[in-house]
Amino acid sequence: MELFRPINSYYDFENIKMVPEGDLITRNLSDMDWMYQDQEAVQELLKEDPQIYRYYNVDIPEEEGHLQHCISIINPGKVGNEYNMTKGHFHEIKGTAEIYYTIQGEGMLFMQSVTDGEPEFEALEMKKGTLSYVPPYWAHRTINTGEEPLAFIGIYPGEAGHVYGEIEAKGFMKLLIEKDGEPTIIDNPNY
Ligand code: S6P
Ligand code: ZN
Repeated sequence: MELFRPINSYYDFENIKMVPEGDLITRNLSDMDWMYQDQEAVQELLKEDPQIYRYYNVDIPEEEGHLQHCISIINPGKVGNEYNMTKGHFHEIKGTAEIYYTIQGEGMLFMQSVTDGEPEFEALEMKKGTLSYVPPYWAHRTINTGEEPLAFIGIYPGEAGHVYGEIEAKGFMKLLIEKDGEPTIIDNPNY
């Protein structure tokens, strides 16, 4: 058996990145433009095509027994009145959980159940120091409601895998918009 060697990764608070970078994935608005409601705002912003978020995956085998871990950073900003957010996904092995630990910024964690029954919805606040548990069978999306980057560590089973298609097509049942200056959860009219 080939032994995997212990490794460290660091969060560079000043430069807002993980070191070493590992596998860096960036998502610009054009990677997810259809996921926002206000398509006029999308068209305007697409002229610059801002980066919405990025995540740094530590290179760990995608195998049972290992713990995948990564640092995600969502830039502050809105598309129309909808805050910058991740695409969102559930795990291919739906019965695998995840831990998020917020290290910078503030936002919300949206979750929607993916059992055979009617989907249920939950939202949790995220701020520096928050340790959030995403139990098995919950799709998850993170949203930056603050003025600085929202950064968090995610840790999940090596074999979990990711499914995007259903959420890419339908979104979550709720949206997070700014209303009267406050983050406000509303029903997704297109769900
Ligand atoms: C992986 C974990 C996170 C996300 C990342 C980006 O299980 O939940 O690392 O991959 O926050 O979000 P998304 O929805 O584009 O994968
Ligand atoms: Zn996940």
